[in-house]
Amino acid sequence: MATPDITLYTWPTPNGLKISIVLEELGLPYKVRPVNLESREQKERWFLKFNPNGRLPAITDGNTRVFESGAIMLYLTGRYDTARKISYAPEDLPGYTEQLSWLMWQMGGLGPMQGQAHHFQGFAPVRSDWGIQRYTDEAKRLYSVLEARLQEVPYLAGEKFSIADIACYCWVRVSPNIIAFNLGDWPAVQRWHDRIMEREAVKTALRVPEAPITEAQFTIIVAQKRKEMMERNNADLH
Ligand SMILES: N[C@@H](CCC(=O)N[C@@H](CS)C(=O)NCC(=O)O)C(=O)O
Repeated sequence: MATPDITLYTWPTPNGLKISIVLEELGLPYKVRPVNLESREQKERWFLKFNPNGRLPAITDGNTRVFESGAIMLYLTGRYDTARKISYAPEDLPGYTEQLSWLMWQMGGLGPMQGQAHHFQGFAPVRSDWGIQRYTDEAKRLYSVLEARLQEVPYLAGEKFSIADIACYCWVRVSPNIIAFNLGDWPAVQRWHDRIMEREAVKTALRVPEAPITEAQFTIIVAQKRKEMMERNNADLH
């Protein structure tokens, strides 16, 4: 196996957590460099060398940089998951193609749509009922797609827990807090979520890096922002 020399640039966010989980699941040594989103450190010149898109997460491995969480997960498992603990080999079909498909589905659909729902429900400078409805409904539709799949198989790529599950889990776990979803509406998703949260690697990864505030505090802040958003009267802004 290649010798890892990994630094993870991250912050306690869904996309950052994906990489901490992969690293912990694989038991790889790594350094952590927290990049403070509150002070917009991700836009600073030194960091753009690692991710020209100015977003988290990114890694370096020796002289190699990788950005985009899906690409990082594929890189780390392709290079270091030789025992195929959390990934499928390209020749292992249909697990490999299912893993790839669900990973891309998360990167292109679940993450961006849920992220927009979050924005319109709590952080947009003007209230847009259409924005709230459009992205919350689309996120719900995507959860129904997840539900249908998880009614058929225990994990997204089939029988084995894989990077496809990690990618989706990191977004699903925050949905009750950030967009007020009730996971009980999707029972197979709830059961899958509850199994994943019990994994030791997941529990450890949740402390990488140490969050500036607790999840309970974060929940209160987000709920308050959502309330303010719903009470906001756009007429006041004109
Ligand atoms: N598609 C990217 C999304 C990255 C992303 O949006 N990261 C968020 C944190 S979860 C971020 O850096 N936000 C700060 C910003 O937009 O400047 C990935 O999966 O890596």
